[in-house]
Amino acid sequence: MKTCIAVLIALVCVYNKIVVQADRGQLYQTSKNVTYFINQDYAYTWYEAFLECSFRNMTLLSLERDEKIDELLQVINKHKFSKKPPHLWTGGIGSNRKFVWSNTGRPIVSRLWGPGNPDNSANMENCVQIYENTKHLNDIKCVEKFGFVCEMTQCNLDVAKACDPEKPESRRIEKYSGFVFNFNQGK
Ligand SMILES: [Ca+2]
Repeated sequence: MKTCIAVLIALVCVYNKIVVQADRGQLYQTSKNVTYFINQDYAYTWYEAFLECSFRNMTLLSLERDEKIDELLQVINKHKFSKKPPHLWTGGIGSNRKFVWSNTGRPIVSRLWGPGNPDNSANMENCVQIYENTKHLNDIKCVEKFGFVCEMTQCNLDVAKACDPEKPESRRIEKYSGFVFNFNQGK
C-alpha cells in the first residue's frame, strides 16, 4: 500500500511538472511602462505565436526603437529562463529579404540583423526571430518552432486610437505569407 501511495505521489508530481512546463509564459512590466509577455517554449510557429499574442490583446514584438531591444534583453537577462539562449519570435515578417514589423508595417532597419542575415536561406525564410541573447535578428522559416515575445502598448489597449495622436493616422493593407495585415501607421 505504501508503495502504491509513493508511486501515485510520484506520478502526480511528474504530471504537475509537465503541466507547469507546458504552460510557461509570463507577463513582464518595464520601467518604461511597456508590458511584455514571453513564452520561451520552443513550441510555436510564427503564425501560432501571432495568434497567441492576439488572444492576449497584444502584438508580436516590434523593435522600432533601439531602447526597446535593450529593455527586452534586460528582462531576459534578469529572469531565469531555462532555455538559454532564448530564441523568440518577433513580429517581423516579409519575403525575399524585405521585412516589416507586422503591427506597424514599418521596415526593419538593417543594423538589427545578425551577421549574414537576412539571408533567406533556401528561399524559405519569411519570419523573424531574435536569438542568442543578442541584439540581432535572423530571418527563418515561419514553420520552425520557437518561443515568442508579445508586447502591449496603449495602441493595444485602445484599438480605435492611433499610437501617436500627434501624427495623422493612416492605414494600409498588405499580405505576407498568406496573412493579411491592416497596418496602422499612426505610430
Ligand atoms: Ca537567416
